[in-house]
Amino acid sequence: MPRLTGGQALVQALMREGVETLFGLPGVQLDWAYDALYEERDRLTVYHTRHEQATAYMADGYARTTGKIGACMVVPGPGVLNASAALATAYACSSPVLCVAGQIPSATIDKGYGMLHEVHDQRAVMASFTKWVGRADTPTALPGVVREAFRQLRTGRPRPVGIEVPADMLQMTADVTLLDPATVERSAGDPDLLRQAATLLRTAARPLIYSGGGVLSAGASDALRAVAELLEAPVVMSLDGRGALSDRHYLAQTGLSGMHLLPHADVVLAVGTRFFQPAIAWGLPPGAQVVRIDIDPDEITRHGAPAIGIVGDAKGALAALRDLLDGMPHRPSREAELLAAKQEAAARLGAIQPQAAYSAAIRAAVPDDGILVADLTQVSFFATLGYPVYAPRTLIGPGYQGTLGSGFATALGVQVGNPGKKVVALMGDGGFLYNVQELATMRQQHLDVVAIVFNDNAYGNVKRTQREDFAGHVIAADLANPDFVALAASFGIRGIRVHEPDALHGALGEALSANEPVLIEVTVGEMPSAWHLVGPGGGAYPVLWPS
Ligand SMILES: Cc1ncc(C[n+]2csc(CCOP(=O)(O)OP(=O)(O)O)c2C)c(N)n1
Repeated sequence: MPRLTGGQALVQALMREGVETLFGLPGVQLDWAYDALYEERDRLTVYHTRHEQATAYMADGYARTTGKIGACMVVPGPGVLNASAALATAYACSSPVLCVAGQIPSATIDKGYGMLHEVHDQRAVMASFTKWVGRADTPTALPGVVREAFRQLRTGRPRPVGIEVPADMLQMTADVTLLDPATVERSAGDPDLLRQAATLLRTAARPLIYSGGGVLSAGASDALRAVAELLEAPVVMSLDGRGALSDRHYLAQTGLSGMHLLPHADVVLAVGTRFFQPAIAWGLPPGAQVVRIDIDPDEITRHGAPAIGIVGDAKGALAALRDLLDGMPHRPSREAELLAAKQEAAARLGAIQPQAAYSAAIRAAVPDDGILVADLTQVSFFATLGYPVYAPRTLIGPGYQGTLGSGFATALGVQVGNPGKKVVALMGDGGFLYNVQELATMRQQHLDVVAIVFNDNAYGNVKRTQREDFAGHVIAADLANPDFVALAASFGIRGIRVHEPDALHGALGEALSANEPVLIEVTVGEMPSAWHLVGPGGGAYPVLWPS
């Protein structure tokens, strides 16, 4: 039984769970933990940032694109609160992020003495954006708390998890028994229900699959494609679920075509999804039978009881369905009909300019396995539906949290997790300045992200709404900006300025082959709304709903 400080016990426990990368920002309550990280610096790499929000965004980007657990470590109080928007984003996107939070000394917690970084009931603060929060009240408790945190991260629905450790417990020495990770099994679901679902799908005339982010996080893409091909069923991917099936496949559909295909479906198989679009925004066709597969039992009945509800892992459940359907009679191909649906959607998208041209310019420069991280700029709104996605986990956004400013730091974490891949962050001048200081992190840690900043000197999306819907009452929406190219240079980063889509294509191609961090500023004017595609009319986000 080794004699360890709490800090050492924490770091050893994290390493036993496979943590090799940690995003953090130190401070006095965490000194003993960071000293333990120093001792293990050859086996566990720490990426430090210039603001805590970036630690959690980086952990989220890392987690969502690698399938591993993303870990961050921040001081209590303001550190946790600074990280909270990113943790809420990870929660919205069902992302397995561990936040290790410092805590003030044990004897002072919740006493109101005004200790440095004290906030009342920090665990309650964290509870609103995590699925579980644990505290280690002794160094010997640390391995058990860490093991439970990882069990939570690896079972059920992936969501952020928190651990807090009081400063004195990180310093105290004790005989600590380190633990092996808990064994976890992911059930494919009830075999009887899976058989019933296979029977219903086999006899369906026009089945449709609605696929969400759960398919990506479960790594279920191959099984999804096999089931879809056996059934000749279109796969309508939610905004968080894009990339589960390559957009090159005729069965792959976005919500834009999906909303027109849904009314003709007699059986809908919904996998790993909140099912918001079909159930609420578009409405299910009368008489359609719904089969739901989800690891989270609450999702299965959120919009009423389905014909068949299967609590299970998307990968195991889809693989079971594939095996049950295998050998079923060949169905007539729907290729012509479904390609026509895609073309009709593409024509509607193509009319939205200049967003369509910019999105196409980016797609043409980014390799199939390159990863686009979309912040909240207007080209990003467009890209959520209009940017073709060819591989799982290659389009990352903030999900229903719509967190302006998430894109840049998330992309840095994506790059850490995917060193061989091209990573592009897509932002506006508004969103970029939320995290502009992480240009220093990008430079210092050699993260070869290409940051594209669309500069319209405004919170453009808001400004257009104010002009169009509020009689030109523009308020709090114009922005005074730095010279972005000079700003990049001041951080030691190459900056390029372009003014139109072809030039962006050229600059992006050049930047991606340079293998260095690059900022590309794209000067733009006002853009027309793509909101009818993704907003209430297009029914992608639960915006101000119900009206
Ligand atoms: C945290 C947060 N605050 C505010 C908003 C509201 N919001 C949505 S888009 C937007 C403007 C974005 O401006 P910019 O990043 O410059 O992109 P543009 O619209 O100009 O393309 C704002 C303020 C939000 N989504 N998230």
